[in-house]
Amino acid sequence: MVRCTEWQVRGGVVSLEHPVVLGILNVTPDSFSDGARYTEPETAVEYALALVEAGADVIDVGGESTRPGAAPVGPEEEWARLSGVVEPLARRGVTVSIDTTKLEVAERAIDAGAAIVNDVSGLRASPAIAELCARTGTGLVIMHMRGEPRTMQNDTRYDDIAGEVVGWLRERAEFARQAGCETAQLVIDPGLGFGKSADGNLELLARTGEIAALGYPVLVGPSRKSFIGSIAGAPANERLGGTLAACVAALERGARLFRVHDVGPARQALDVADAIRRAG
Ligand code: HH2
Repeated sequence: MVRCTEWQVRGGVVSLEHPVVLGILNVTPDSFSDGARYTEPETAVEYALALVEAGADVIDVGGESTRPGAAPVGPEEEWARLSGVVEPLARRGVTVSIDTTKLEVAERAIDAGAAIVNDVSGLRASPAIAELCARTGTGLVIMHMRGEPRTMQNDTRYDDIAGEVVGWLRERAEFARQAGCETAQLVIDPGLGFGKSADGNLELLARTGEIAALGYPVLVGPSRKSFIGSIAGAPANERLGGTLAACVAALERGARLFRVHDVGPARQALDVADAIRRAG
């Protein structure tokens, strides 16, 4: 397995020597656990700076909810939600990732200073995002999702979920490389909760090593998701313990990046688990 030590993003690098924490900032009215809390730009920027203070390496900003069944929004509306947040954060030196599947939104965000595009469609919704990232040196997260958010939970059966996700991510990363992206710009993500059953998510986490064996850094996003609720029986805002367990389990199997709502506790849990891993 290739060991990646740096993620090349627009304007710099993100070190992968230690677990990388991406703090979630949803400037949406309808995200599943934090919708409507940060729709005012000043509140959102203040909150993001607090996440950086708590240990986030990257702030992942989203202007469209991807929860199962979410209604799609157009690029103008999505950018209207994001525009007051991306530039002020980038200007303060924050590494901003933009969670979008739309070329127009990605272009505007990069112009405003975003360093990373996080595409939950894995370059299917707007394949030209690959070329945009190649041309601008922007980091790119390629996430696995079967179908689209509105319908993705209709069929969550797989013959071999890890095999299918690994094959799909390999093909999508190869597509990005053919569009001109450097290997060092790419991060891959199994897409926990995107068209998967609770057991499917657990199996993907258990088999993170097979995903990491592709040779790209692996990001996981288990934060507060319903597969944790299905074990813990807890509502979305009471799933911190399960979220940390999922992050640590993924770290021990080779994941290097973690997209979370609760940055401070995740930073601490991952740093301690990583120190134990190194001590061994
Ligand atoms: N999960 C969500 C959104 N974006 N991006 C990546 N790379 N990986 C993920 O697992 C992932 C993601 C969904 O979570 P959230 O942002 O909390 O909710 P919503 O989509 O409702 O805004």
